Amino acid sequence: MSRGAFIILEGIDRTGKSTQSAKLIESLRKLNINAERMAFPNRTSNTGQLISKYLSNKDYHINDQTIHLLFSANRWENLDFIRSKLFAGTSIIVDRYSYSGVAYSVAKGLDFMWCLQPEVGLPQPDLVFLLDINPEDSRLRSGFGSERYENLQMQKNVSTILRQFAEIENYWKIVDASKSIEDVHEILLKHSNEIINDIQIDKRPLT
Ligand code: T5A
Ligand code: NA
Repeated sequence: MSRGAFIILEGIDRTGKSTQSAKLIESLRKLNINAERMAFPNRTSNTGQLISKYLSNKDYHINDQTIHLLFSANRWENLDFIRSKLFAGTSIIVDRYSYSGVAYSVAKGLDFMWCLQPEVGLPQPDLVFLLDINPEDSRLRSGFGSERYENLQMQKNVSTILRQFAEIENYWKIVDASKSIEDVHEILLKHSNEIINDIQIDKRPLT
């Protein structure tokens, strides 16, 4: 049996990551592919509860370096879970990963290499979708503005950094997230299905 695929959805706030990961899981399961969903931050763990409080309450102070390391620790907490699912043949679809971790902190002014360091050693994704949208447009979607980073300048900075990741790494696919939910879904399903099949054929290791 071959391992599952490790697939990430990235993008600024309100680009449709949760909507799309839920639909993707549903469609993959209809094709008899084992798939599970995860999201970072995982708000239920000890670090996740602190992170959630920090995001939802702008008066709750944690300094920039500490919150960065907490977001990273929140991913490391799930290392065993991720590896065990993938090696059991289940593909994992994840809302946000190390790239959000780096992009949001660099957008606030922290050093890029410093931000990247705690992410080194986490499993590498097989495929990353960048749900790309003009920050002026995502701002109009429902719910925008309720959490800490949901302001236009921050979103523009993050968008620029995520695009830079997408341009240098060939396992990234930039997807126009201003399209309809169905159109975006079709693109994600096609590429996800392809990578899941490729891994079955070439048995590539998880790195
Ligand atoms: N963060 C995160 C860090 O700083 N460091 C880190 O390491 C990590 C992991 C919380 C914040 O934390 C920061 C980044 C964030 O600022 P979160 O928990 O992912 O991250 O935030 P959420 O609020 O859960 O999610 P988002 O705001 O990113 O929203 P989604 O999941 O991208 O969007 P979704 O699917 O909820 O859709 C938003 C709205 O748009 C509609 C939906 O119906 C919904 O109303 N919509 C569409 N409308 C029109 N056309 C489409 N194609 C649409 N797709 C969705
Ligand atoms: Na989300």
